[in-house]
Amino acid sequence: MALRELKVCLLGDTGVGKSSIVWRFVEDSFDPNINPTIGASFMTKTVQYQSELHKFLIWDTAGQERFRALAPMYYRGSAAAIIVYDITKEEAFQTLKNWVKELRQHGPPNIVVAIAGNKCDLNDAREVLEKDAKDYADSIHAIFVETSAKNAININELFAEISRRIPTTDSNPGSSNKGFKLRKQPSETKRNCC
Ligand SMILES: Nc1nc2c(ncn2[C@@H]2O[C@H](COP(=O)(O)OP(=O)(O)OP(=O)(O)O)[C@@H](O)[C@H]2O)c(=O)[nH]1
Ligand SMILES: [Mg+2]
Repeated sequence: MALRELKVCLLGDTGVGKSSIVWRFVEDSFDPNINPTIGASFMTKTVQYQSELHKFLIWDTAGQERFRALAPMYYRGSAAAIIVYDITKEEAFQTLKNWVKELRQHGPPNIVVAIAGNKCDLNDAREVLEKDAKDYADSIHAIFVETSAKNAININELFAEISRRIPTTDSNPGSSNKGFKLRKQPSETKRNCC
């Protein structure tokens, strides 16, 4: 069975639950006292997708502002980016939009983008409507799921959806276009040139 390595990075504000999502996916566990990530952390998990094995090489970045400048090292060369916000924090949703802009300008051109509205177990404290987030994700052709790392909701589904969207190896270049086109066309980018 063919093995494919897929580099995936997680981006988003501190405290939204990036590391918790990775822990749930890789270890199937949850730590309410998890520490903020310093720099970034790396984990892998291999799952079967159709007739292939997908080995996710997961870079979990630190959301604290002081680590902000490190992010490009992790999204460069990534097949997919998971941008996480906390459904109980409106400002985390705004940060997500800034990440989308940054990926559009500096990320890999065909990167698959997934948006995860985490902590959906805290529905009573919700500040971001699911419909608003879904509409935004649809407008940029991104994957969208609400997740709970705590209650193991939609975590495996999130990665399965990334597997589904990554262009298959056996398709010809013309048909392998299921990825997310963030970058503007060359004619448009020229206008930004000084
Ligand atoms: N209720 C609830 N709490 C969660 C969930 N996911 C994470 N948390 C909690 O949110 C806090 C922050 O989680 P982290 O996974 O460290 O967040 P992070 O995005 O990795 O933060 P940085 O590493 O600083 O960028 C922790 O107290 C977690 O236990 C969730 O799905 N539901
Ligand atoms: Mg973390």
